[in-house]
Amino acid sequence: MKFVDEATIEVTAGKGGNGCVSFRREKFVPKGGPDGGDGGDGGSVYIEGDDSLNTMIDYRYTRRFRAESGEAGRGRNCSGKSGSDLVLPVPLGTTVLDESSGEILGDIREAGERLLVAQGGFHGLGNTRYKSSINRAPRQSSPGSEGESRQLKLELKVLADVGLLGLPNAGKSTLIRAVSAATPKVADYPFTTLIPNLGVVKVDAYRSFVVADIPGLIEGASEGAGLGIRFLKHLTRNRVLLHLVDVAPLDGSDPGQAACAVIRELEAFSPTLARRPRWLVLNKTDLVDEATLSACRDRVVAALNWSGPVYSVSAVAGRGTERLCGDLMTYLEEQQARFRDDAEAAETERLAQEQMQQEARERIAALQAARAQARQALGSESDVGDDDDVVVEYRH
Ligand SMILES: Nc1nc2c(ncn2[C@@H]2O[C@H](COP(=O)(O)OP(=O)(O)OP(=O)(O)O)[C@@H](O)[C@H]2O)c(=O)[nH]1
Ligand SMILES: [Mg+2]
Repeated sequence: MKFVDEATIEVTAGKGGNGCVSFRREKFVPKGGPDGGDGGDGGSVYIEGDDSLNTMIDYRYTRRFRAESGEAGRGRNCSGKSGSDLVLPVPLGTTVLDESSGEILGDIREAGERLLVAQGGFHGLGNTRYKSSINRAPRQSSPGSEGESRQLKLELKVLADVGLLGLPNAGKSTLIRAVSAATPKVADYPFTTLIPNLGVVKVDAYRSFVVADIPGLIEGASEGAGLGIRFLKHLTRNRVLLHLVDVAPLDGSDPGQAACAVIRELEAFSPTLARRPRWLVLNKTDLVDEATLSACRDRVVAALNWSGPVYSVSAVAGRGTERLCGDLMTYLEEQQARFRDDAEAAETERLAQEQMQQEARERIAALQAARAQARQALGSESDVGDDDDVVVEYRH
């Protein structure tokens, strides 16, 4: 399966059917009067949330969509048939934007949620409609109007409460495997994870939250190194980020420096995202003794100038993960209650999300433009679209 999280499509609604000019012609009925029917309405185009989808790959192959036009009216007062609506399914978490104005038309979060993106044309009127006391035989009718047409940008950002952030090999996928039923691949080489994975963490029978595991970030990611930073946009919906730091990196690098590198990339991507609630999680505690762990924690805290929550876990051994998940659940519930009771806090949160997403969009667009320019400078004939930037092969 290929994971595609961006697509540009063109949607055109159906045209309204024309009205008809016709007169009743029957034996023994002279001057039967007008009987031209109205046209049918054009079909509209809708975008609809579908929980069985998790990629927009289909919109890479077919990019033009047109709803059915209404049929023209006919004699004997027959109205034309209306065109059927066209419903385009998208994964939950898809934001729909008007490509030319950049306006956000809607955000699809639930299965079955529908958004009208192109209104079908209105039907034309038949000559029967123009009949009046002074004009009993009108030769007038009206044409159906054109359907709306639009270029849309579809942008998928996974729906999760908690996002995992860290260098490759920090143990993000191992952690999500330890706390949820998700089974992303784990291996001791960088960039094992190529697409975002979601896991549902069940804290008890009735309480759960969703965690997103995204590909690791490396130094220079904001300039396109590694898999780049475009996956960070998937963290813009999260309520809290977990920054995973490996306390015993294989290459012997300093965990403090490594942690700072990730935060620098985060800041380059979106300053608002970098200011979001974030918890520090030291991982692989099974590989070091208590004293080394404590020294490492101090170094990381000092390097980051950190004053937020710090957790120490071993994702492999499942040590410390239960407490971490319990605290996350409580935090999320408290935050939700606050947003419910405090309209101002909820509005501030909404604005922060909008801001992050806007910053993410601008950053990704700038990167794509830089890549296209670099390719042009190399004289490459290839399509300078964003395709290779967003299509990633998914291997199990
Ligand atoms: N000893 C030990 N090894 C761990 C722990 N967590 C992860 N690992 C190992 O670290 C390596 C990388 O783990 P992954 O979960 O694939 O790391 P990741 O952060 O998802 O890496 P990318 O997908 O490449 O970004 C694997 O070999 C894991 O077995 C841990 O708590 N203790
Ligand atoms: Mg991984």
